[in-house]
Amino acid sequence: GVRERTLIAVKPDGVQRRLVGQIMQRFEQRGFKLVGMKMLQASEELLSQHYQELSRKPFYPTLLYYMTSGPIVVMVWEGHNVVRTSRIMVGGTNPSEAQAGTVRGDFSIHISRNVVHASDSVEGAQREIQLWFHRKELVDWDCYNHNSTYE
Ligand code: YYY
Ligand code: MG
Repeated sequence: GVRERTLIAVKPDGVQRRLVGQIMQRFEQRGFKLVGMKMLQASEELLSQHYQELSRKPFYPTLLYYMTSGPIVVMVWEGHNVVRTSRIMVGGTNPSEAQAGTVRGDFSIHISRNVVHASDSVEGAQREIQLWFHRKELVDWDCYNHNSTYE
């Protein structure tokens, strides 16, 4: 439905490189609705929950170390098929294989500095949104031109 939500985060490299605005612009111009946003420097505890499925991977310690090294911008975007469409907009995990035109394909080179996070399933998105946001931090608002985006 049109109320599907996903978690998008600009990672520390994206914030340092002043890419926040350009990344947000892509989601806005596509027509998705921003319903939550904040900047923070995440704790190791929060990130270990966020990346719990990766805890046995060899890159996990350096991933966590990097993700806690500086501020990130975490967002919730809403719209029809937003989880799947966001993954396409973000591009492959390894920037070497990310298509040009995607965030990673346009702004990054190395897998450890791939600029952005996007939830990979509807269930994963729900888990991540609950992890990063209090319910009160998410804003329900009516888009005045909803009928120009949806039937
Ligand atoms: O969902 P996505 O971010 O595309 O990839 P994941 O497989 O969930 O891995 C999370 C994160 O870990 C990835 O964005 C970069 C980093 N990473 C890495 O540094 N080296 C790898 N070989 C795989 C992933
Ligand atoms: Mg992932």
